Amino acid sequence: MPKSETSQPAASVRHDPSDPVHNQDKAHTNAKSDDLARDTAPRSEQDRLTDNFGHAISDDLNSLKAGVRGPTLLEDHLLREKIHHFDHERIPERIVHARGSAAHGYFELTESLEQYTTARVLTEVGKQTPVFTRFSTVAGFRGSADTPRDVRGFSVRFYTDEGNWDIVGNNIPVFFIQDAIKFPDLVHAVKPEPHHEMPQAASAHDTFWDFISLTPESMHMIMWQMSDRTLPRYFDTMEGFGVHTFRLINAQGQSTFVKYHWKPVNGVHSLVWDESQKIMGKDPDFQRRAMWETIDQGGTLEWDLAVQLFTQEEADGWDFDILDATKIIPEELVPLKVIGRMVLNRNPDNFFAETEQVGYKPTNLVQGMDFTNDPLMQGRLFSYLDTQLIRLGGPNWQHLPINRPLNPVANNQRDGFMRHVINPGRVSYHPASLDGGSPQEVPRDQGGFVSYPEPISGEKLRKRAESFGDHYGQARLFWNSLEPIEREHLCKALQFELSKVETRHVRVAMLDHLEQIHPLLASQVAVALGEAPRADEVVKPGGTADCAEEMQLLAKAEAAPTASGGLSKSKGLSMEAQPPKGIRNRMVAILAADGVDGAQVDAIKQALEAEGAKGEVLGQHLGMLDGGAEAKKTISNSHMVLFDAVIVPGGAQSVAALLEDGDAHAYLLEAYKHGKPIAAYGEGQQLLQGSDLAALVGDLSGMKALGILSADAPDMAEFVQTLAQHRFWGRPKLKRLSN
Ligand code: HDE
Repeated sequence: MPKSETSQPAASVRHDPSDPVHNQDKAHTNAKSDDLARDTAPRSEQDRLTDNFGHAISDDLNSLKAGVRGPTLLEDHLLREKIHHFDHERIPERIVHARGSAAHGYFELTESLEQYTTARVLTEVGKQTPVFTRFSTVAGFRGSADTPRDVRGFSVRFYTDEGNWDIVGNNIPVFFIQDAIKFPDLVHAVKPEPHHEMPQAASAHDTFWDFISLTPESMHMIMWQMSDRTLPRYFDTMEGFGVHTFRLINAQGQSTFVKYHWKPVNGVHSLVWDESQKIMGKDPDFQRRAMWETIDQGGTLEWDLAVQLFTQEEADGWDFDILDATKIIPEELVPLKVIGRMVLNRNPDNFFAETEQVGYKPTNLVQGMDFTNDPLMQGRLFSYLDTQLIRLGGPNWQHLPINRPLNPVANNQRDGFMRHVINPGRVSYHPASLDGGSPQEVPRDQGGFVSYPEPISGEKLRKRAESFGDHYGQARLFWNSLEPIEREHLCKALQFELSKVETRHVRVAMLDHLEQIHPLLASQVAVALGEAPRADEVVKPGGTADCAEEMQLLAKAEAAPTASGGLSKSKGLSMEAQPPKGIRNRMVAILAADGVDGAQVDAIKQALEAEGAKGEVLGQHLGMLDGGAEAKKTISNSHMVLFDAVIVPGGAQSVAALLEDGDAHAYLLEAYKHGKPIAAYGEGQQLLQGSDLAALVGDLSGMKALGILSADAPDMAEFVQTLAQHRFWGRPKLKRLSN
């Protein structure tokens, strides 16, 4: 695999050797990588420059002219071919999920689902199936930033021995609408408004909230969308969900319902809104860069695949419909069963050929699986195939290396734009007796796909089932399940989004919906919008920073869920309530100047690497610093929002320089505001004590419980534990420094 010039040798410390699934040697045997290699054209030093038909080119710098200062000749076929290709380099971006990045890897099954399905990918324990996984935002254009407040796409393609299987999911387990016929409206509403094409990659505008205020079925999804779930820190700190209910079919032809969940091995963590906004400017490629660099340096991104399995009889007993994509099935009703792990370990060689040209489709199912009648999914079954015609330009897009399956394709489909396969012989129909009559149909017991024979009868009508009618019950379940800080962030997100809506009746209509979820929530949003409160008790929302009084009030706001199987809360919905899971792939800023204690920096970096995290020295200049540490980034070309924690190491001269450096002070202020760990060791403690931050907050020693560490020498075990906690909410507020 090609590595960038700056890449480090693969660091085995980034893998956990005790992990039964993760095995580097196996990771490199990937049948799809071998398959792609057939079409990969690596450069060699011996390459001769040619045109597209192999004619060697002697001058690629000058067009053919009549005299050195004369006009260019139409005859210049080399110029025309080059510009012709360039003129047609772009293809339409995806209408949704245009902004995305992907990586290769594998899925390894650890528990067989043989009792439920004949699909070999889910029954052959220990087998590694190649995957190609793409993460995306929904609303932004292809060149938009990675970190807007938005749902994330989570598409996984398994190249199984029985054909491609795609789980084209999201990082939120529910959706805005119940029926596919509303999808174009939803997307038109959230995309930039059509008259002036603003705002980019943002839901905080009138058309989105107008549509939502008239679509009560979206309220559960809106609660997830306004929570920190839509601000994932990294791709590998977010969950993934198949969203719809699917079917598995076993050897006896029996059907079991299934929901798919991807659980990040590194835990679930998010950005805060202020950080997200700043990252959009400081590094719009933040998440794709983090994934690229992790993999480029020998690391991996990993998720467990968990399933919820249940029967029709169980589903009949619940007060919500399993065909309704605006509902979850709480874990208390059907526990999650982990059945395997996905490991992403190889970057694409070419973004366009792989990430841009991959065409996922929910109809990529293997035998032993089937769909359900979820009316949202039913529309998707048509859409994904259809959209590739315009995006990839014809019916042969399946031939593209990233889209073709690993097992052989044989049928009587022929011709069309850009047909790559050369099918010899005279037979292109079925049945046929000529040419041996192949290819033959495959019976079910030999792996042929057979739909589950679900008995269906009914009148032809356009109507929503009554069992889809509860739009607020699970929104309340989600609200109840959040920790106070998460409620506060959700409330702040609504204050922000709705305050950007210029049309008053839309804002007010949204308050009416929120009141159905909880009057205290509606009230706090109302106050921020200058509307009458919806509850007796109200506090001042207090700007963009977390407000302790508001949080206290919201903490009391317990709602009464319905459509929740009788539960008032469900585990797994809160991110905060999940225990810390180590520090793999986290990034720590080490502030340094000439004179830094290089030995200490080395020890810090090694301790972080041993846990799979990365320490990045930020110098006042690039290159080797006096004292012996190498700075690959600078304090001024980077920013605290791009890191998970900050360390100030020792070295008297270095610290004296940093005390005079306003940018260095800004790192501490930002880390403090965003609840991130701060550590100062040796002379580094002088920066902490003399910082602008200390001037605002007072003495920073003795704030260990709030994630601020200082000591004469690094205690890296303590630092690692602190970093694993991710955020320290509840630090005294910086009144004189807004977000
Ligand atoms: Fe999609 N969606 N979608 N969607 N979707 C597309 O397909 C569509 C829905 C999702 O990484 C498009 O190839 C309809 C739910 C992801 O390349 C398009 C409906 C969920 C991706 C399309 C939905 C998704 C897409 C655009 C309502 C979560 C990115 C380009 C019935 C379960 C795939 C493309 C990638 C992409 C249609 C709703 C997830 C137009 C009609 C629900 C992750 O075909």
